[in-house]
Amino acid sequence: MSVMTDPAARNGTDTGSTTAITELLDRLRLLTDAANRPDLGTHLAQARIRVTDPRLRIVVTGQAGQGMSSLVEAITGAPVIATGKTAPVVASYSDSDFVRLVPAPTAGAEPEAGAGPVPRVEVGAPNDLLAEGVVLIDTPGASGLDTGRAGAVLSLLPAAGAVLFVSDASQEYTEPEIAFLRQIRQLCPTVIGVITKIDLYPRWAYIQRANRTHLTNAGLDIPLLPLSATMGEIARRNSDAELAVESGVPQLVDLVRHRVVGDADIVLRNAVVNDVRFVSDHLAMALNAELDALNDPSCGAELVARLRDAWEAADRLRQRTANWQVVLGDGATELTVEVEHDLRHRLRGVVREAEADIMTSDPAKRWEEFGSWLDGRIAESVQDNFVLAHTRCRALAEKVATRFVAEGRSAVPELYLDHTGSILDPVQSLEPLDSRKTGIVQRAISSVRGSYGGVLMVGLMTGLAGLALVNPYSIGAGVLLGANTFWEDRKSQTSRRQAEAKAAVARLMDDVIFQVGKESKYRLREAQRTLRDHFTTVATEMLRSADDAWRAAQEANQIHTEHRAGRIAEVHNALSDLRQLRVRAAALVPARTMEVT
Ligand SMILES: Nc1nc2c(ncn2[C@@H]2O[C@H](COP(=O)(O)OP(=O)(O)OP(=O)(O)O)[C@@H](O)[C@H]2O)c(=O)[nH]1
Ligand SMILES: [Mg+2]
Repeated sequence: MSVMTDPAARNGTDTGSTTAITELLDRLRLLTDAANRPDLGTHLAQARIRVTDPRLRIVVTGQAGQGMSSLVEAITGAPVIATGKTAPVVASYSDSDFVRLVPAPTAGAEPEAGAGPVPRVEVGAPNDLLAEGVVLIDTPGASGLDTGRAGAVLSLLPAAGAVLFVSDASQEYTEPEIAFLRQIRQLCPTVIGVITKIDLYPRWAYIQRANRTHLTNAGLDIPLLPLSATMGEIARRNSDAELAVESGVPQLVDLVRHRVVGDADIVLRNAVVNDVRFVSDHLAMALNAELDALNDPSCGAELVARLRDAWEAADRLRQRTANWQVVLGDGATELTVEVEHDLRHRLRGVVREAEADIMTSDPAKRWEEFGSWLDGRIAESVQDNFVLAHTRCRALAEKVATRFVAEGRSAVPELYLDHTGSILDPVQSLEPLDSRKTGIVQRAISSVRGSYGGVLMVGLMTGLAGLALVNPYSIGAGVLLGANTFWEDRKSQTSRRQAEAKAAVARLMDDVIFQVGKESKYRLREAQRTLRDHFTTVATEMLRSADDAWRAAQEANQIHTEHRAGRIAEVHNALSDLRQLRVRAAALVPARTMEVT
């Protein structure tokens, strides 16, 4: 079949094959309507939406200033750089250039997958890659100093088809970059490393090799592509094909097209095949039951009894005591505890590091620098915790799904635990140290007090020996004691400030644990609800099919002998229609990439 062999036709955005898929779904929809199964119809309608909106989100991220916006502009020609540095820029296809600011959705509104909770800028351009359904999301540069941003980027990833991780050729990957890459990889398996600004740094090949080594050491296997956005942009404006190839931008576009777009298409097709199988299995249940009863009226009663048992089993699936409900309930409780424990554990590590740091010297002198370091460490911990919660949630979804395998096929629903960025918003940053202002003046005053006491004491003693109160001895003693008080005071000031700094860190951590804990409990409850709703729907569909099969068999038992042959032919036809649709669906996916289900 042509869709299997022709690489262009395999591309889901190719209108020819999209039409083939929608036509297939529509044919099946007619059969569900005829069988009076609106529940299965809804299932197909959702599949159709996925097929006709094959938007593939590619998130472009990296540390601040590495050239993310320039890259998106060089690829698409959309005016990305001019649109600001704080909101994500979403570049999608349009017949003519446009730029538009979209405010953040209000609380409670249905969040659009992949858009995130923040305001965003939307730009459009008539570009080939975008025309294939790719949407590029340029994110504001994440950096260790900015707590919320990296989290906001992470929240986009579960809905993303791929990530372009941008780092310029000025230096090798840093530790925070590798840590960020690890987190990214867990939320989105397709990552491409882009090394930018190779026109500016002649040593880029060396940097690329070094980055490769860092990735290998971190156990990360991702392709690395060197390029120059500046050269790419000039080449695009002047339609200079040679310069374009030298810039490396077309090579990246090719990689995205063949690897990311192609893979996403295969995933989509596999999902369609599963949907078609699922729906046709359900429709076939009643038809097969009816056919059995028609073909062999002598076993009619036995068949009806067997179908009743099946119905009861399906009915049990919907009850609270069903095995999967218990697995889900217990799993969600365990998950909440585990996620909270993980957060506390990570933050305890940060507190220990912070305290050790505080004890090395007077924290007042470097309080701001310390504050941003601490912000960065907290952000990293919260993000790691988010990644853990997400991966564990998926694992739980799969565990629950296996309970259905015996009874029927069920896809695992997508779980989008977005909005990490906003988790940290209510948390205040590190508060200032009260005693920080007690500077040199106050210390001078207290040492004067010390030296005054010294003068008086020694002066009185020497006075007894017949000398004046202020004499060289008493002055000497005054100076000595004054200096001593100065140093003593400085020491106690430092330790007081250290204690104060530790208390401030502890209070900040309490605040973080409270806010993040509250948010993550809410998220996990949402995830649990999504899972329960999804599987309840599946259970209801199963019950409905069992019910139809049971009734069909009962009715077939009562059918008059002379109508029997005619009805058998009808049922045969309906079953053969279903079989044909399944065969056509299976042909949508190249055999080698067919998911084992
Ligand atoms: N020479 C050269 N300069 C580049 C290249 N890509 C980006 N730049 C420059 O690097 C600077 C940062 O580029 P941006 O594209 O704004 O970087 P960004 O990663 O989007 O930065 P933020 O969003 O602010 O974090 C700009 O001055 C660009 O002109 C490149 O390929 N070559
Ligand atoms: Mg930018």
